Amino acid sequence: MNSEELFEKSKAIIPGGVNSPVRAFKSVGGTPFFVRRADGAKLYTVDGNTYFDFVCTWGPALFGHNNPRIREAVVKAAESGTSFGAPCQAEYEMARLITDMVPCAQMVRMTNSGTEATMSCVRLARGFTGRDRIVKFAGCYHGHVDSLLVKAGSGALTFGNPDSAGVPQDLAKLTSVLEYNDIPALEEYFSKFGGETAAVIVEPYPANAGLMLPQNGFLKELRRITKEYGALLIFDEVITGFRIAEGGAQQKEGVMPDLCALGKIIGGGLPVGAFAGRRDIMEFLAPLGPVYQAGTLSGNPLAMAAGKTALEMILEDKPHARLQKSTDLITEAISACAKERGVALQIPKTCGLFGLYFSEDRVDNFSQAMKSSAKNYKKFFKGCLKRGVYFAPSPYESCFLSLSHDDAELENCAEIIGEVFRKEF
Ligand code: KE4
Repeated sequence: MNSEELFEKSKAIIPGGVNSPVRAFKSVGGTPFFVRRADGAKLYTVDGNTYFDFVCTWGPALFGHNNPRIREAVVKAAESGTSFGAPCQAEYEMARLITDMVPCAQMVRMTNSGTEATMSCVRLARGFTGRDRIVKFAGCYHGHVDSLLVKAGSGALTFGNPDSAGVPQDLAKLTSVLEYNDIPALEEYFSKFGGETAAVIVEPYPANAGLMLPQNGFLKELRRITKEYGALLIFDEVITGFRIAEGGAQQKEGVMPDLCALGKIIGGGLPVGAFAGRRDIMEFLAPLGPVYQAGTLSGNPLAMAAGKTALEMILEDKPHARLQKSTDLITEAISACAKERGVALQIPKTCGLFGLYFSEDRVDNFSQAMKSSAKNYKKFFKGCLKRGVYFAPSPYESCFLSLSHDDAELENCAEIIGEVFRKEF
């Protein structure tokens, strides 16, 4: 069957035809392609098309798709069985790697998704502090956790409103939603509610509304003010962890959170999440402490084999300088193409990750991100897709690179993108 047929049939028995909403192409229109195979920097579809991939399965494919070492590790692990429901050595080895590589990680607990990781961080922070309020930032996405599917209420500083049906108002109101990079708003919030606040959770570099970067020491201010009021600081590093630096944003920025959520790269493409942090906090977790958290497949041997291999390759190859170089190459090329055509485009970037805002102005927060042109993004997306280059099927995601994106292919991409700006804008 081709993608059209598969999509039609899937829609009859899978809501929207997809197992995760962004895959349905609703924000960009058209029918999503169905992938037959992925390899290196490319996706091969059931329709016989090939796409150069800037989504990288939303981050896990740091070493490219179908990396041979990761694949072999999974195949070898599978020969011993796929799940034990009892501890295995691979879980210890994974915990060793994470606690060695992640600055705040004195202890770590594995989960099966980033959502579980952030959900567990929030429950743990509430249990440890005995407080109920939390703070998040507009534009940050932390998975589909009830307490985090919240948007700013009318009184932003006070009560959040549900950002999804099914989230009770009584729960949402415990979450305040502030503007990223807005230190005065943070200070005002804490002056009123600091004593009732369990934690602040933040994507240190928000990558779910394009890519926003901290300004004016915002992360250091977050650390200072949370410490002052006895609230915990949670870094959601599900995307930034192991990608923007070996030790993630907390290493790159020199800001130590109390807890962090991890995912994506640590699963090597298999379903994994993790949360880690200060020993005194993590020891509040069952079976030691009163905060319950569990998972049938947490620490699954196949996922541990894949994730361990990815982390071992990071330690062996030290790939971040090369990844940064690739990021610089493609972002400078895209910027030059847009400039030549007179198209307003901001391209915030960090190692292995960049944003595309079709806007005249810099984007440092969600309100500014929302002003960028979704129409121009769609035009860019469609123009690239029909020429074999795949960017995120939504104007409010970020673009990912892998170590399989070699210079020659990136230069070829740049040529194609130049043609997109010439022909479609
Ligand atoms: P998962 O539950 O999808 O494994 O992780 C949730 C999550 C948590 N924190 C951050 C910073 C995240 O970006 C995510 C999930 N990222 C999206 C992409 N923007 C996953 C793609 C999807 O939802 O299909």
